Amino acid sequence: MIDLKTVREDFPILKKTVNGHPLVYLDSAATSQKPRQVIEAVARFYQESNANVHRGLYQLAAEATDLYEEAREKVARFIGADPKEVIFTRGTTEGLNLVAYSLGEARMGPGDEILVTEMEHHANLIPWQLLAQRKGARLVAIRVTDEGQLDLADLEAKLSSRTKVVALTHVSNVLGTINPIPSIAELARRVGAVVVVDAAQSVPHMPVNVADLGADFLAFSGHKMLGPTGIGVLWGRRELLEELPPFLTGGEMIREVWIDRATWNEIPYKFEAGTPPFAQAVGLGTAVDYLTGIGMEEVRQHDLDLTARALEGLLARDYVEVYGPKDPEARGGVVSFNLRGIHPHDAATLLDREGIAIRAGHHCAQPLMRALDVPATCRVSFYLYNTQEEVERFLAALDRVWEAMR
Ligand code: 7TS
Repeated sequence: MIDLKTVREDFPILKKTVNGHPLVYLDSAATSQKPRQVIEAVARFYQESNANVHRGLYQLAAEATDLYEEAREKVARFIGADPKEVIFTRGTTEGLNLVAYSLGEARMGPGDEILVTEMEHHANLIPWQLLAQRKGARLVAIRVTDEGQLDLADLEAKLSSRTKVVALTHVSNVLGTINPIPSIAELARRVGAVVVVDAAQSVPHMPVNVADLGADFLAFSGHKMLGPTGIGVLWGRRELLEELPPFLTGGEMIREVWIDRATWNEIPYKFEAGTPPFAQAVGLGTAVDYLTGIGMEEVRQHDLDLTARALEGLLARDYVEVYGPKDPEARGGVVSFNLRGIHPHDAATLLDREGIAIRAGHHCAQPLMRALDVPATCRVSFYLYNTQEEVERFLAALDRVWEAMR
């Protein structure tokens, strides 16, 4: 069990009041709040250790570099990876753009196919669209069932020797659906396709070990897992990282440079052009320490408890339509819904008047909105600092929204 009293004390923002009510923050899928440990680690870095990494020969630069590389080691341990396979990016979006670009340059040509799903965040769709256009490849999408699960029969039907990449989300940021990556990766491997996993909503919320997943690439963001903005991680299999050409180019990613050509640095530095977000990386390392201290099994269980109660409460209200799996075990801590005949923006605005922060919109997943046949949804999402009382406050407030708007 998470000691909620202690945990909540660590998050200064949770003391805030909004419109005269204590803040109930139910939008952690967009970005998580930060514990003082992370805020202080970043401040301490700037106050005591700031210098550019991998460059200076002086003591301070060595200290900054050690802290940066220590953060990489912490992240690697957190996902069961080798630190050389951990690339610091600015977030999930940059990681996925990196893979799509570099993989595209090295391995894609006319007639090749890229398999995505209808439930992708635009970050795991648009880079593949552009790659397909650039290389004359074809983008194919796996259907989502009425229950909000991936249609695995459709996946098997669409997978072929033409499939070069299978790019999919681990956990849907709209439906909450947890996709069975190990078995999908197994199928993809049989046709020789590279598997790219968008882990933006999984790594922050459940134990994830890259060896168990069987994927080739995994991208996630620091800001959704208690860390600072502007830092993310791309994990990739060593052989692939060594084979692929760089994405961004400039300083730090080179070995030797002439006027008309250059050779590349070893991995991971080949993929870290320019001054990296090193203070943010140090903050992410502290966030990983914090999550490890709580235990990712505990974090997952807590999300599950809150999601189960929220789902139960929403499904019991006949004016609510819920999207995605009805079984909380099949989801991450995300629930999308609509109030019958009420625009999600109106619902979110009324909830905000009671200090309850939820998301309303298309959640950067317009093809999924089309598949669900809705313009937008309301979404609540949970994290380790949310409480059952907050879920009850949200459900009670929803009844008031319905009474006011029906
Ligand atoms: N993939 C998924 C599944 C996401 O949920 C998000 C962000 C991204 C990629 C992009 O991450 P970024 O850190 O590079 O922006 N999701 C959301 C969301 O659901 N609401 O706001 C951001």
